[in-house]
Amino acid sequence: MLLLVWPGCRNTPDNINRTAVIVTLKLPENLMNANPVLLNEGLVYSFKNISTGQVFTFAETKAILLPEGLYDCFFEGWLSSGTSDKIKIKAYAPSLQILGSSVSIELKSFKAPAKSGFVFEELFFTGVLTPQGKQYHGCSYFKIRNNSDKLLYADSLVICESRFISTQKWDYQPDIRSQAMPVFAVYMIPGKGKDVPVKPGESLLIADIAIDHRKANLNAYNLSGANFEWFDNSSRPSIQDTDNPLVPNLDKIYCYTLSIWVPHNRGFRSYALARMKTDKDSYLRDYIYEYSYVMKLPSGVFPMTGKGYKMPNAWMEDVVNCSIESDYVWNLVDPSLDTGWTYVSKIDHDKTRYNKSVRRKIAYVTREGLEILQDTNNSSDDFIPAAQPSMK
Ligand SMILES: [Ca+2]
Ligand SMILES: [Ca+2]
Repeated sequence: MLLLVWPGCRNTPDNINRTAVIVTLKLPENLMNANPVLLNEGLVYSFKNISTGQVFTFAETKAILLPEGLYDCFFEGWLSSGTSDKIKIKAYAPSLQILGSSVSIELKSFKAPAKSGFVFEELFFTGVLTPQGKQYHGCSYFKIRNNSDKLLYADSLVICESRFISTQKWDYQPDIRSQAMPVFAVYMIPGKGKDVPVKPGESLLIADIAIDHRKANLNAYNLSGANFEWFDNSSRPSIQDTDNPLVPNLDKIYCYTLSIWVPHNRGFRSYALARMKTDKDSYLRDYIYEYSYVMKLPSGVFPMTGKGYKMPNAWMEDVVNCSIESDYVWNLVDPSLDTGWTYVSKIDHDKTRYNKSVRRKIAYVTREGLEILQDTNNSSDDFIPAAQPSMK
């Protein structure tokens, strides 16, 4: 019978002071326009006592009573939004002081990540200008992060650039987006499986040219500490790449150009991080994408064909659509990979786009200081557009 009066009674028979916890759950702001409703089933409010390790779990917020102490709180639940499937949400609030007769806490929930693994943490594709105002190439970079809580290996991860651009759409046939992404550049992290360990929360910096660019251009960055660079053996004498022998090169699987790969600096292309599941020769033989479309222009109607490669959706770790507001037409990948898009420029040929990147938001920081990045497969929400580059 004593159990029934605990919520109003701190001094319990075991002489442990208990605290009533009043929980306010905030639903994700970016889902509010879908009028979400929190479902009663599947709710888990879990409180882990930091000093004892003891975990207390509740299925509702009524009558949460905990022994006084310092706690980490984890929450999981589901939303119905009427229009789509159930949406899983989570919240995490570390180091809560649960002391006194009652404590109010607020849990800010977020849409649960689709999965946890490697993600793009930052994409820097706009480049920089020289002090004379000329475009300077070679300091593009990607940062990829182990966004899980386990040691992961980056061997065989590929960075891909989309075949198509988000600012122009023809009726490409066959439309393979439900199975694969048409790609134009595929570069792979070398390794036999366990050569490139990445700890939880750590990142790899992958640069076009891994040198200290500040020596040539004060506006550029020091990328000499990159983990990898992509090197192209250019067939055009006037356009040559630079190979820093101290920084390992990505394995070049395929690129549309015989000169050098420069990520689209106006921001029209999308990028994928995928795990290559076959060897290079088999990929180049078995993953060709041939397509046709009809260009309808004021000057006439032109049947066209093209050829490139495709990256299966099943191999994808993370995809980031990029575009610009003034010219956006379509998303280049299946919505299961990315329902949104991020940007640096709002208009085409934006002269202010240089020296800016797109960076993934931090969803939360664990008590141990581990940053968990936001990954809801919606780059419109997950990224900070036109951000200050981390390497600046
Ligand atoms: Ca390069
Ligand atoms: Ca090198």
